[in-house]
Amino acid sequence: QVNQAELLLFSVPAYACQRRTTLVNHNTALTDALSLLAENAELSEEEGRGVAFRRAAAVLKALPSVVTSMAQLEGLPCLGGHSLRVIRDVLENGASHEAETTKQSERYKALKVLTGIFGVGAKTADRWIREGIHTLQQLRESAQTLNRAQQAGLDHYDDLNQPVSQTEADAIGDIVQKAVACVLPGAQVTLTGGFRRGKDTGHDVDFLITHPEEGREVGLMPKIVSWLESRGFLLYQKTTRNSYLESMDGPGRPASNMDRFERCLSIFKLPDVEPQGTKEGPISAAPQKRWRAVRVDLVVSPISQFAFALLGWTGSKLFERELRRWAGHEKAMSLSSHALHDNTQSRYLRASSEEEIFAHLSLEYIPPSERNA
Ligand code: DCP
Ligand code: MG
Repeated sequence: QVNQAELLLFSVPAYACQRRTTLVNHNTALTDALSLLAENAELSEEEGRGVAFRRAAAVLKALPSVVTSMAQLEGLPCLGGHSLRVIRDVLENGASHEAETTKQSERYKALKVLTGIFGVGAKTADRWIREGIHTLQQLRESAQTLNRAQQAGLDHYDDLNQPVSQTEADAIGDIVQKAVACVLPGAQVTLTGGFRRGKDTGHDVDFLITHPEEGREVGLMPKIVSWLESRGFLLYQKTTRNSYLESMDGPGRPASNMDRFERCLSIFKLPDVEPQGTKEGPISAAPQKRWRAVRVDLVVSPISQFAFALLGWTGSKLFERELRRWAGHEKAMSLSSHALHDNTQSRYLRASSEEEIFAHLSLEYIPPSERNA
């Protein structure tokens, strides 16, 4: 007698940008194990392995029901030998031995703690670990010089490692909205990143800012930053002019209006918006902190690039990577957060909405809530 459930074969297209991936995941046991191994590979600067695990996890996230046997995975894309071994282990033993061992390894734990500091990437964390620094305490006691970002990251470590709620994201949105309305009336603020995809928590809050009249957005970021700074909303900020022009040696030169992208990586000082009842500990003499630090990313884009910027900043990271891979491999096009270049026709394709970009790429439109690959 054959189990009916085991006859349920799944079918999904090869690229994540061809699939609808909601936040409902029927296979968290499998995807958690694969995501942990992906993260470990990324932290070890093994990008290829990281992507392979991410793609495998994304395929499982897109399945309409729970996987109960290896036979159901027949014909699914992106499941390499290593990922299949991990999946088999979870299905047969309830957990992946490799994922569990990794999670408990001193190196992984140290990499997690150290890269949990804003401004610290895998390279820096690896160097510190080789110098015997595995914990925040050891880092604080060491003679390591920290840059301004890392110092701010260390100062606000606990706040920045606590997920941002939707209520907090909304409160930040109100502040940014007010700042933008004051310094450039008519400019528009759009929430991007995970919150635009419908996630109810995030590691930061991402905003894209533009003005309906091309060129009016020039010089906007410093004004927003001054407004926020003068009112005490910023604990840290670093504004970088976009390096798009300098980095362009690929397909043709961009139009001259493409060097105007600016990005501000910041840490907001957000007055308390969540109910405080549960946070109350034993009565102490110390004055209560009435704010918390939140990572906020601000990006300014000219309206002509807005659709590309919106698509590029909405994520997920894997969805973005897959869009670019699809564009390059299947359409001979180059997609960025600025533009879409058709390499065959040697020209840029215009778009004023995300829908148009999907259409240029011959992809079915996938709304933000279904880009959670
Ligand atoms: N992004 C990008 N280039 C960068 C940084 C981000 O293209 N240098 C894009 C991909 C991300 C999106 O912007 O999906 C937002 O970046 P986040 O790191 O904030 O990712 P999410 O918002 O998706 O996740 P989280 O909820 O953890 O903030
Ligand atoms: Mg984000």
